[in-house]
Amino acid sequence: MKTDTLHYIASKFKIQRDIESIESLGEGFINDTYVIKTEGDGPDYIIQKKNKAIFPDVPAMMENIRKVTDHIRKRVSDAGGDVMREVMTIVPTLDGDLYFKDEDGDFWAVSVFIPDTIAYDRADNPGLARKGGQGIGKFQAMLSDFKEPLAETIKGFHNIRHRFEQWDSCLAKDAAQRKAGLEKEIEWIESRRSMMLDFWKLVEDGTIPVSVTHNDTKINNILFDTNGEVLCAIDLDTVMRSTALNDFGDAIRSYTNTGAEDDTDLEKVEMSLPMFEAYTDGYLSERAESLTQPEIDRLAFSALYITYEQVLRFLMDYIDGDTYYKIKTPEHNLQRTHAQYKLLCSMERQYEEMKDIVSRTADKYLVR
Ligand code: GN1
Ligand code: MG
Repeated sequence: MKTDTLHYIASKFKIQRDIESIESLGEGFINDTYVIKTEGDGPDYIIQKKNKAIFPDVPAMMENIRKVTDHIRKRVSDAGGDVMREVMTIVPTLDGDLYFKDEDGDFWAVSVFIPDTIAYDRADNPGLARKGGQGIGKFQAMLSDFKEPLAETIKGFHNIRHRFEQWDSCLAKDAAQRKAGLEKEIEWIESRRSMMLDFWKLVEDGTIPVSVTHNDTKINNILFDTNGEVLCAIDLDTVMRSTALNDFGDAIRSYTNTGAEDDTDLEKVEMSLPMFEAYTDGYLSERAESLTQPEIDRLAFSALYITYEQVLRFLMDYIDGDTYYKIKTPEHNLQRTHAQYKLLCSMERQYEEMKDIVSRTADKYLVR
């Protein structure tokens, strides 16, 4: 993206002070993100081009984010917290809109950059995992009394029934002619299909309740301060109503992985039980009292569910010809598929221990 264009777009927003520089930031797989540095000691900003191929209704998504951040801001302020650090602040355009639509039909949004923070790509100690679990627990707790309607920003995001519809049509189309040679990987998906649907049926029939959830709780979507405390959740594009279990499961997928999400060295990829225990402890210290027994009973399974879903999504994107996730190499989505599958197998092997940890930890925090 040309610097001039970025400056032109930034000039449409209510940014205090002159812009010093705009530089690309981070590793997001979906949107394009930049930091706007400003002159003097005013705030810096984050500017993002939202991926319109993935989010069909960016205005509705921005309205979701506004409602949710307004709600959290009130809760942070009531608790005497720092509203400039413990919640994202959206910066409107000069016309007061939550986004700017450019000549190409792309949508841009700006938020205040929160300084002195760390976004980790992996958890290297259980203390960090525990804090992360507490952080998402608090996020869910702050939104537990949120009653306003929220748009579904991506249809059926963690709904495996919907994902199987996409999967079946992906296989039928075989758009990039890659299906041949992927028999083994396809079988990984098919052999677990009914088990995953059984879980989702419990959400569909109301056994597992829905609430406002983040839906993309991988570790680098949580900002920590320099003392190692969780400040806030970022990347709120997928905040919607779903099962709270998904936030737990997706976090476990990243906090407990001893390797990288796309590791080429599969030996490095395992689910770390100490990290699982620490994250579970942090999460349940905030949420044990609010979860129902059917939720507690499926907490461990949610990690398998979301990791499986991620295997499916990476493999599906590979078969589709890499239309969804940004890739760094031609085989990147297949590499991600293999690494996430290794993680899934590691979870499956340790599933009984995971369930024991959840039940022990829930007992510790439940006053019965
Ligand atoms: C995407 O945008 P980012 O990088 O935080 C994706 C998640 C996946 C994740 C895999 C909207 O998250 O669902 O779990 O990549 N977000 C969307 O790393 O699809
Ligand atoms: Mg992100």
